[in-house]
Parts: sequence; structure tokens; C-alpha cells
Amino acid sequence: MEISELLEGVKKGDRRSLARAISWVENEMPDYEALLHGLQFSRNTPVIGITGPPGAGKSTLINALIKLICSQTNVDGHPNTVGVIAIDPSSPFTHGSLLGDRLRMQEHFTNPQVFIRSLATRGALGGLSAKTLEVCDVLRASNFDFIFIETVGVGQSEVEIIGLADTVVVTLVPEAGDEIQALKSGIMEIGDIFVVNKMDRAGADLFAAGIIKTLHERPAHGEWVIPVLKTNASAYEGIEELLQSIQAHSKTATANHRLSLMAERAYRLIQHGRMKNVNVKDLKDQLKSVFEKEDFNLYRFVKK
Ligand SMILES: Nc1nc2c(ncn2[C@@H]2O[C@H](COP(=O)(O)OP(=O)(O)O)[C@@H](O)[C@H]2O)c(=O)[nH]1
Ligand SMILES: [Mg+2]
Repeated sequence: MEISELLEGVKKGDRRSLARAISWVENEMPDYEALLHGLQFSRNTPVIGITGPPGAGKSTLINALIKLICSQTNVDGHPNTVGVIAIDPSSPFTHGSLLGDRLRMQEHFTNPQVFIRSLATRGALGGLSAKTLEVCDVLRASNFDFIFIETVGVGQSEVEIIGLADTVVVTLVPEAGDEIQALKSGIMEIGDIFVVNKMDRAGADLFAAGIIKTLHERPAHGEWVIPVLKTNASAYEGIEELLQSIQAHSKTATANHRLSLMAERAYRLIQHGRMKNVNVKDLKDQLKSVFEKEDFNLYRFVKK
């Protein structure tokens, strides 16, 4: 297939073209860069990152949001469409979450208004955000009204979501230890909206109050007052309020904020591009014959 044809399909939201374009990008097929260079971003599609610990209910929440969003129409009076990227860090910690995500969002797999794609990260840390960014941009060049990215907020990935998403929704559950874990992981710094999911559990109010208190102790970022919402994603409770908050946050995005995001994205892509052919194993091979020499100098080696 010609790239121009593929790009045209992506633009129109054609499923097969989208799937194909994403595979090209994901597997770095020949010409995938030409594909990326041909993307056009005529719409300003909001990209919403849903992050939080495994099992917090992120997929269930996205499922509920999809249902609500698809029941509404967009500015042109057409039924809304949604693109979803679910990222599965293939670590033992979250093993099997891909399958879980598929199950949770299964009802939407045949819905023509919804396009869902899972990305396995194959343990590549730095590469995750670059690849996700590229795949997300394929969706942004299409005609979706909303794009969701599900990421597990543990370790480094929660920081990586910042440059990716326009709005970051941090999802937590009222569980002893979760709050402390959240505070430690740096996840509190990145949320534009906080969701206490599984509000049907005991302690949800207290947990939410704790988060509000913690947020108040932080210096405010601009005008936006970070909402702390309670949801029961499996029962579709609190979903309308969440969508309203997401839309309200999208509207607050200033040109300056968008500029910062773009700079963050550019930085990631450059970093990823530069590191592409560098790995420890090759370095070890190259070092093998020289590192014990008397005149060996690590800095000259690195420069070379
Ligand atoms: N009781 C209760 N269970 C929920 C709620 N939301 C999700 N769950 C359940 O929590 C489990 C993990 O949900 P999932 O969406 O896969 O979490 P993820 O790993 O964050 O994507 C599933 O069994 C869901 O059915 C909720 O609001 N209340
Ligand atoms: Mg999930």
C-alpha cells in the first residue's frame, strides 16, 4: 500500500488503515518515518492519560467513559468517536493485564465509534514513551473526538505520561498503603484530576479527604483547582462528573502549556532517536579489546 493511501485512510478514521499504520510504527517497518512525517494534525483532539496502580480500575473507568462519550454527539452533530491506547508494561508485576484490559473493554471492540489498541512495551523503558507518542500521534492525525491512554503509574511510567497527555487523571483506590505509595511514587505531582475509584469500598471518603489535604499543601499551578472525584467505575457512578472535569480541564490549556508539552515531546523523540543504536551489550563488545589498555580513557571512548 502507498503511504499516501494509508495516510488518507488514517485521516478518515478507517480501521484497517489505522491498525496498519500503528503496526508500521510499532515495528519500525521501512518507511515508518515517512509515514510519521506525513501525518497532519488538523484537529486538536484531547489526549487524556489515565494512570494509577494496577487494579485501580483504569480499564473499567475508560470503559465507562467510552460508554458515556459514545452516547453523546460531537460539535458537528455526529456521534463521538474514541481512540484508546492501553500500555502494558510487560513486567511480572502487571503480568496478564493486557488480557484483563481486553476483557474490561471487550464490549467496545466491535463498536465502530471506538478504536482500541494495546501496546506491549517489551521492557523498553526509554522507548516506551517515544513509541507511545508516535502511536498516539497516528490517532491524533485521525478523526477521533477523544483519545485515552491507559498507563500503569508505577516507577518511571507515571512521569512519562506527562508529555503524552493533555490531561492526566490519576486513579487510586481506598486501600491502606495506597495513599502512602502514591505520595512516594511522585504520582501526586502529575495529576490534573484525581479519582478515588471503588468508592463502594469502606474508607473512600477518608481517603479522598487525605488526598485533598495533600494537594492543598502543594503550591497551586495556575488557575486550575485539582478536583478529587469519587467513582464506582463498575457501576458507572461518578462518570459524568469525571467527564465534565476532563472537558473543563481541556478548556484551561493555554498556548504556553501546549508549547511546554510540545517541547517535552520533542525532547523525548530526540532522546529516543539518539539512543536508538546504543545498548550495553554492544558497548561491552566494543570495550572488550580496549578497556584494559594503559591509555584507555572512558571519555574519549564515549565521544567516539
Ligand atoms: N468494587 C469495585 N470494583 C471495581 C471498580 N472499578 C473496577 N473494579 C474492579 O477492579 C478490578 C480491576 O479493574 P481494572 O479496570 O482491570 O483495573 P486496572 O488494572 O487499573 O485497569 C476488576 O475486577 C474490576 O471489575 C469499582 O468502582 N468498584
Ligand atoms: Mg487495565
